[in-house]
Amino acid sequence: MFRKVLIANRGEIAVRVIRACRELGIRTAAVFSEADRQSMHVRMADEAFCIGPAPPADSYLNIPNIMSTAELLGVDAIHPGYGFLSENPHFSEICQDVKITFVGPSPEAIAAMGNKSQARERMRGAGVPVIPGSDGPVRSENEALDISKHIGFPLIVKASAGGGGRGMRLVHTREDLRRAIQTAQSEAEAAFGNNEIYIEKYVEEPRHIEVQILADKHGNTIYLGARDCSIQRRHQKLLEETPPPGLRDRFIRVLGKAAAKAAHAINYTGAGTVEFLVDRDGHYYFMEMNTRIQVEHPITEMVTGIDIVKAQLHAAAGERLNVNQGDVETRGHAIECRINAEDPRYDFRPAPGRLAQFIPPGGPGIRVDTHAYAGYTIPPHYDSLVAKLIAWGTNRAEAIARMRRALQEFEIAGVPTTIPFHLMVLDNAFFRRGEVYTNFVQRRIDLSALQHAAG
Ligand code: MV4
Repeated sequence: MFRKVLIANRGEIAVRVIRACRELGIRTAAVFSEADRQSMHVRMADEAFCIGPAPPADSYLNIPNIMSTAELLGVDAIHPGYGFLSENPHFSEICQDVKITFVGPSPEAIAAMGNKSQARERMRGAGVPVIPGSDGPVRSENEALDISKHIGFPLIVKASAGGGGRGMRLVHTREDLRRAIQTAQSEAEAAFGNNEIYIEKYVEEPRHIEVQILADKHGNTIYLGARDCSIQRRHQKLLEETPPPGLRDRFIRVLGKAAAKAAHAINYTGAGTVEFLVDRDGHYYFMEMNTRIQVEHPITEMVTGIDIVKAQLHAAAGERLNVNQGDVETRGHAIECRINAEDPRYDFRPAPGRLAQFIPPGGPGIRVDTHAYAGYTIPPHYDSLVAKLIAWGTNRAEAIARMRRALQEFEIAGVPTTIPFHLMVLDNAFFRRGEVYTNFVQRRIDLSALQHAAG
């Protein structure tokens, strides 16, 4: 196992990785920006080094500064967390070149999933169901028209370099297609420096179901159940749960096998997530693969008892998986609510500031992953996540009841938060029946009532 790991991240995920390292007896090196001197990960790590000014490009994305710190401190591995450099194939490659282990997949595996059109082709080739659409990138308007004759409308034009909802365009009619192709290409060029696009049939009111996988460097890949991440707003996930309500165990096993097949096809190693769209008829389609640890990983840990961050470190160190698929059992139900410093009165806009009060909940079945404390100031330069509140119960009803109780216990003063929003979701009759889909918030939550409650 590693002797010392550098954590190239900040916030709650840096804290989470430090905890896993501690349990494994690994020394930890934190890096921080000038805006993060007071951050919890700086205090918790064995060593901490300032790597630059507040803007991410100058610090958490500054590869030369991070690599020279890694060399200086003599670490044998770097954990990238999520966001920042976590899905940068170039960074994974630089680590390889200087013989520091990147705690994540190979540059090739990251790149294979980074180009969404290429990922789609790889998955189709591996026998993983993909949404009907183009075979690879679409080069011309005429090619697009041809495809539309096969798949019909509505369809969706996506940027190969996009993902996570960026660079997508919905097209309803043949008449709109030519212009949509042109606009999508020029927008993709401007946003990603790559104008490549592809086409898919538009799946209406899908659920977003994702599968956590783990793979070692000896060819073993397992899946750890599925998460429902349908409750989101403008592609920002707000609440996730596992198992996905209403899906049969048998169906989840089918998704799990498809996810493991997807990962295996690109020689994936470490922890990863395969995202599927599931339509109302129960058809499932590969959408994207996230080649990093994800924000919502704790709910999977709660129902499987597997520490996914420790598993990442074991896999990166070249150890064999110490569990077989048959050993993986899920127990009960878990929900995560993302507590963000956002103001619902102004369209959920980020509202960083000083936490005048911060008293997290506790008690049976509750886990809080956070880097915040009373008196801490959330800097304006990064995401607005204050804490992840995770509730476990023997069944969904108990998990919901515990989450409600914990949200009510949570005391945060000084900044507005998403707590009132989550209470509203948990009390919603459709949510309680497990009727969730990607436009749930838009369709079922009256944000104006929330504005009143928060104001
Ligand atoms: C889709 C889709 C419907 N049909 N693709 C959004 C995020 C990105 N990963 C892909 N996304 C979608 N792709 C086809 N062919 C609907 C979405 C989508 C969505 C997906 C998951 C979670 C929330 C979403 C919200 C709006 C649209």
